[in-house]
Amino acid sequence: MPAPPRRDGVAGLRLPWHGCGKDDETTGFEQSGQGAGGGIIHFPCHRDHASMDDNITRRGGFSTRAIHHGYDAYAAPGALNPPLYLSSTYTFPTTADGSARFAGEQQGYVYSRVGNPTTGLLEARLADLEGGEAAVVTASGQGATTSLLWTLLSAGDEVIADKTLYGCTFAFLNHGLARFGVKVRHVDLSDPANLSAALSPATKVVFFETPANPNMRLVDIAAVADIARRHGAVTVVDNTYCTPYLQRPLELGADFVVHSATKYLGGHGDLLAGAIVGPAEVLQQVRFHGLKDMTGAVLSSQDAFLVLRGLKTLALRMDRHCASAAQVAEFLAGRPEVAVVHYPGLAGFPQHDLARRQMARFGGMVAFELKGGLDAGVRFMDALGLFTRAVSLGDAESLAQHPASMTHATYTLEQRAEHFIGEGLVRLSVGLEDAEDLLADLEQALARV
Ligand code: 3LM
Repeated sequence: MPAPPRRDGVAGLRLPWHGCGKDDETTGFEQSGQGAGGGIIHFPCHRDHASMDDNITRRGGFSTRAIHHGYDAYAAPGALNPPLYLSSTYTFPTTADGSARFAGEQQGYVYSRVGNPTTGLLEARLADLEGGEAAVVTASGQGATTSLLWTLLSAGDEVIADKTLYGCTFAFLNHGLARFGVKVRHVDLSDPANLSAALSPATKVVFFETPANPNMRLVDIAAVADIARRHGAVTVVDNTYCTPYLQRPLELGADFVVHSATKYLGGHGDLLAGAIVGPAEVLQQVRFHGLKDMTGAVLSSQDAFLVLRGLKTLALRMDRHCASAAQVAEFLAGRPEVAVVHYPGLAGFPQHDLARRQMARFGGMVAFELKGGLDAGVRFMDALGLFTRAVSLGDAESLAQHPASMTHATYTLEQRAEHFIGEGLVRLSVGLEDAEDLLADLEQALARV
């Protein structure tokens, strides 16, 4: 891991909130600002916790950690589920204590824009699942990307991003950061050699999604991160499509992961949330600079609670999404009306070998083009019955949308062509319904194109 980029104004920040000791009788919880995540909750409890803590902190399997990491359900008052803290602000026993917390000299919470015990538990859990040192959660996936990049980049720096990105990420880079003196270059990172050729002394960040939204192009995380690191740039991977259950970019050498937790992590289409995972020191800068001062995209503790609930079933849900999406992809690939199916699990997918190397399974997203192009795609979408016409992804409900007119309408027609986003592309988020019902719906819709 290269030294994280440091900006004078950021690295020099005094952190008004940081980790604290154990079983604090005054505040009622323990908050760890170091290591994984931003807060581990322990209620004051007079019993001996040694053996219980050992149980909690040992690393179990993915689902065990998604359900238990960072929370001691036996600690008083013994609630099975973690408490939901609905408090915007926190008390200071004395003025001196308050001053000391602002100066970063005393442990304890100050204000929920920089830390809340419920969001802190979610941060600890996500950091653990992604294999990162720390996490910061945000009000949306967009809040995660913007809070991180506002922290890492300054005027004069360059970000190299893949050609295909979620529409609002593309808009943030090109209509946002670029207006403030950051140079944005789009490079086809599906061939890592293109990165070597494009890097310049100003390149500070390399950013990509894999699989990319919406066309499912893959990027070799290990190869790209290695090239970026040797150049002194950091790699940011948007892991929304996979979740850490299917792909862990940090273990492959990436420096940061961002998520739209609105999608599979939450899993039920009832919230917006985001997350950043990476080195603790830089994430402290993100918390106290990019998030606190620049975006203010703070996750509410109620939504953090719901994401924690969603995480408990993440592995189960992802297995089902993957199994059904594989069936959908095979079905579509065998239909005469379909020109091409983009799904990494298909043997004929151009980057199938890479998918097998870096993904545990192939995900719940499928994209395809009909031979009849855009008109046929519109007829197909309008004929769907069980698949619901809606943007977003990762919900229990199967969703269908048209990227060119919906999620990727932030690109111009010319930009979409240049960035491999077909006008006739249809994107499916394969949900948790019975696969045979989904196939029947696709079949009747195809009959009407
Ligand atoms: C969508 N995507 O339908 P939020 N990164 C990726 C994403 O897919 C998204 C974000 C970040 C969609 C949302 S489009 C109007 C609806 C790979 C979101 C941003 O801010 O939580 O929406 O995440 O593709």
